[in-house]
Amino acid sequence: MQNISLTRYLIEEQREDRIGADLRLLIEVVARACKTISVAVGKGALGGVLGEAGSGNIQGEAQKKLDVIANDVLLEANAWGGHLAACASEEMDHCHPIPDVYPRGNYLLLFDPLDGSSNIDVNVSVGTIFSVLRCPEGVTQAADEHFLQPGTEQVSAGYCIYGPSTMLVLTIGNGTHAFTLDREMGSFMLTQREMRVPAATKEFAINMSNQRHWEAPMQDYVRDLLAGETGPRGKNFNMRWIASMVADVHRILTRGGIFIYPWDRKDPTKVGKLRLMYEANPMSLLIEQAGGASSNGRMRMMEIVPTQLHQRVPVFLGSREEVAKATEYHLAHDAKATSAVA
Ligand code: AHM
Ligand code: MG
Repeated sequence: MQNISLTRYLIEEQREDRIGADLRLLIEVVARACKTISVAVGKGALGGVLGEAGSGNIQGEAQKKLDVIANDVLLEANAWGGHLAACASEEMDHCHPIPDVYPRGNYLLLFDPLDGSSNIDVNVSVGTIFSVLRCPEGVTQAADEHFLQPGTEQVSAGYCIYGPSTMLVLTIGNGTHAFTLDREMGSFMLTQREMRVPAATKEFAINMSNQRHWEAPMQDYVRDLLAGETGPRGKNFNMRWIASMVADVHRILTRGGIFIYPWDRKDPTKVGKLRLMYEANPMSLLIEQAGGASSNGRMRMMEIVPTQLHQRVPVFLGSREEVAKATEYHLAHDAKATSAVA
């Protein structure tokens, strides 16, 4: 493959009129912030960055030092470029408008600064997830409500995985492409154009320890996967669970599979564990752009109209035939329940 840096890729997309200069700058700034986070993550214990921050976020989760560092890096990097109206993050209760001292732009940026952070202290891959929306016309002071747009409105989405190599996986709505960080040169280089998720799979990713808390259609679906080639699905399935969504999704983008974090009864006040706006939606856009599918078990993820910035959602994404199958189990169950009531 020719030597194509992220900068060159974005400039060529701009020449083809697929992105404007502001969105190009925004993506370059996010990529630069990810390089800084990659350095901090890579230093590990040597950088004194492991362990708890001693604070919590709005979801009631304890923050790691690196959650807070990654959030600060992304905020600082994006404050002054003039391309954003506001940022929102898993680690902040409300959105963060661009300070008055800087010019404001037309985009809204959402991020999970360090997803899978429970894995940091055990040296397993973690990542940054981001989603870009347009600030609605005429809005001069962006607030939480302006972020509440369905995933179909995203103009770009991506993640950066901090693993054995650091990779940025990006879409601007024209396919999903992977860039690997050349650590010596400090540049992200295009290493995979047009990632494709195979339509069918024999691999699923789920935290099985929650099995007893799942609803009936989930129990049925996984029971049939586990039944293997003599069961109703007629094939053997393998299972993988890294507990870092970025790493699990990266595997699925590379070789297929289905990633599932379903609703469960552990905490009935929560409709899922993962967050719609800065986890499920950006991953859904990346997966759909690579030929996969994404649903909440009942409907296409990116058509959900959000009502809260930190809204949670059940997630089923990956190989399109498998997502359709899992959705079928849920819809069949709902149809049966409705006809029993009628
Ligand atoms: P986080 O954003 O607080 O790190 O939580 C999200 C993570 C995902 O990366 C991962 O898929 C999931 O939580 C793992 O959950 P569990 O520990 O319940 O298996
Ligand atoms: Mg997360």
